[in-house]
Amino acid sequence: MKDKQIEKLIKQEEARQKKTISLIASENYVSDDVLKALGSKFTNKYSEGYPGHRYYKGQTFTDKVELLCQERALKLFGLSPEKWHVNVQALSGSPANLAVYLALVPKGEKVMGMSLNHGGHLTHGHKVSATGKIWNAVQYGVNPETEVLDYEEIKKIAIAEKPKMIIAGYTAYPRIVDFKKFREIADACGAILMVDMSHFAGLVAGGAYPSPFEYADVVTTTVHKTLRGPRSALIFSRRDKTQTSAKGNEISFSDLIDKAVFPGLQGGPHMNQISAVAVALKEASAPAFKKYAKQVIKNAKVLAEELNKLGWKIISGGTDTHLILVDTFMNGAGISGDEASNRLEKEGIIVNKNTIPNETRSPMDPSGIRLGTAGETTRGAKEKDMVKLAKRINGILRK
Ligand code: DSN
Repeated sequence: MKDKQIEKLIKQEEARQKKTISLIASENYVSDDVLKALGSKFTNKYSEGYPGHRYYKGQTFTDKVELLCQERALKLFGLSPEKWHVNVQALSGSPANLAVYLALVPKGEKVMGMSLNHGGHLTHGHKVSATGKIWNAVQYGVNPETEVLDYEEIKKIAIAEKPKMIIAGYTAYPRIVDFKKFREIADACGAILMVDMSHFAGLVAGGAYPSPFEYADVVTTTVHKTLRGPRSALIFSRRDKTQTSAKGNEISFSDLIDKAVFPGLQGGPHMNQISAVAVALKEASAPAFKKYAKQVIKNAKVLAEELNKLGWKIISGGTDTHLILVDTFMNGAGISGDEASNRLEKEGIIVNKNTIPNETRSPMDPSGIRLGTAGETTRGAKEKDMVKLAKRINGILRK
């Protein structure tokens, strides 16, 4: 590279990644092929619009790459193109979620998502997010005793509040979500059901976690977590679902979402990113990825069990996924999540501080940490490595 300053920073970041253990549940390590596609000359091209309907000329190959990406996304999750549409242009998870709200829920109407403290994402209606400012957000949580979803309670809130859309699928919830129950809840109050599967999409693709597609109307996901692709997002929508326009026309959710992404929210799609997503989707359809997804969960279960044996309280008592929430403060060693994550970083283990159910502290200095095994499993870690890792973490935090 001619730019030595940036070259140096890239090399330093590469070295940092190489010498540290990342247990950030939303991170992973992409393949060289994904990196190559990301760095390709597709970045030079403006492609506002959709395949076959662009504003600028020169789209022979961008159209092909976007159509291939869509085809691979539907195939990976076993979806028929007659029943499902996928938009592959969302730049990342938050804009993808925002596009769905803009498409399907009139401004000021009610949406219902899990609160941040209990494991929901900011874009599930938190007051600091546009989703909590533009829409009237009702929040649900986990049961304070069991720390898992209480579907009866969620149903009661939904029937009382009658939201236009319910959001399931979370950022810091380690358990399996019963999507059938969420469908029943949405039907009981006439709501659209949106599932944000960003965290567990790779586990669904690998057949290691239940698929939400049988029950959801819309499914959003990022590509860069367990799915092990570049930073990007996908929005799947059922073609048969429609809304009536002001003029009395029936418009499909898919068309409304496409219009909300472009021109509603974004300009030109990042075609280099879309080509890299296509590469990652092909990788995730290979048999080796099924093994990977299963190993991610095996590793997380062992890490959670070993930490628990060493006296740490694991939220909800364990995990069914790639992620684990550890209470480091209330029932732990009396150290906040901020302190715990700082101590671990000094020893080369990278985690994030996280709020936990029944949180008494602030999100900047909460009571827990979140751990995930997607990245280390990509690097070949197995159960025995998790046993060692749990001992190391325990030693660092109890120093
Ligand atoms: N920030 C992501 C996470 O870490 O879970 C969610 O967007």
